[in-house]
Amino acid sequence: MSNNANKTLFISDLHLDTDTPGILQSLLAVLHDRAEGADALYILGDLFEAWVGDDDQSDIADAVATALMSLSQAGTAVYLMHGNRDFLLGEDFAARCGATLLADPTVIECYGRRVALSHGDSLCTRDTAYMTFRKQMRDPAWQQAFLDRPLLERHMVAQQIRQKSQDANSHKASDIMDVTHQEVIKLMESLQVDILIHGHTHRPGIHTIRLHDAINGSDEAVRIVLGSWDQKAWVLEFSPEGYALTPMAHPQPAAPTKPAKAAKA
Ligand code: LP5
Ligand code: MN
Repeated sequence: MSNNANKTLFISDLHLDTDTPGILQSLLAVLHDRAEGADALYILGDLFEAWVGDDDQSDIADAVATALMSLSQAGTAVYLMHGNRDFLLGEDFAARCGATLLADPTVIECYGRRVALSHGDSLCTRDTAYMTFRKQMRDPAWQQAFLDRPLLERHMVAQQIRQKSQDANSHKASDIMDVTHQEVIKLMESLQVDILIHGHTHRPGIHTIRLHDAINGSDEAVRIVLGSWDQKAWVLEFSPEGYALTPMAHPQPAAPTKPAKAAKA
């Protein structure tokens, strides 16, 4: 039996793209070394840098689907949740991965503990410009109109939105791009959980928080934030004994280093 038995893994925010082959290699290494034989793998959003529709059959999407399908066929349950970059990822792609698409939030039972899962962007309520933008992006009619556009046009629009988002973020205070504490408490109390796992903020860590009302006799709760994979591969491993959030070095650089510019003659 694999030494990954009795483990459940959580990852998010890989932001896979054609120009980050090192991150794909890192994912394949994690799947092989840590996920094979595990009970389940949860990918909590932003697996891809931008997803413009399941009909976009890129090499990177193929490689991910093939690897996840083989993990799932070997007996590890694979789950996908939408992020703010890949909320258009649909049932077709999930089926190609042998994965189940989860709603945000979802409550699971993990070795006897009730755990809430979310991408995390919906908790950043002080970022009012993003909240307005998010509402529009999640409108089914708006999404269908976008999916009806030619693939090339969708890629161009996604690139424009990414650019505008980067520009907007460079002017935002860092703290408004973090989760709102009161929203976290509200969500955890409404779902009656004392553990929340989310990504999105790229601020990996484990935070102890106090709920207003006790759950199972205790007001202590834990918020676990997964990390983005731009520098390291962050994996949260859960087992009956407890949990650990660890960063691992990528086996090769995330993106190939650009050749140095030739000196002027
Ligand atoms: O992603 P990140 O971490 O950089 O920033 C997010 C928020 N930004 C986003 C946008 C994504 O980066 C890009 C999504 C591409 C999806 C591809 C498919 C698109 C299809 C759409 C059709 C239905 O989520 C950012 C948050 C930040 O997290 C922290 O939480 O602040 O939010 C913004 O930047 C929103 C801006 O504040 C306001 C909106 C600017 C964009 C306007 C777009 C106009 C459309 C132009 C199209 C021609
Ligand atoms: Mn995100």
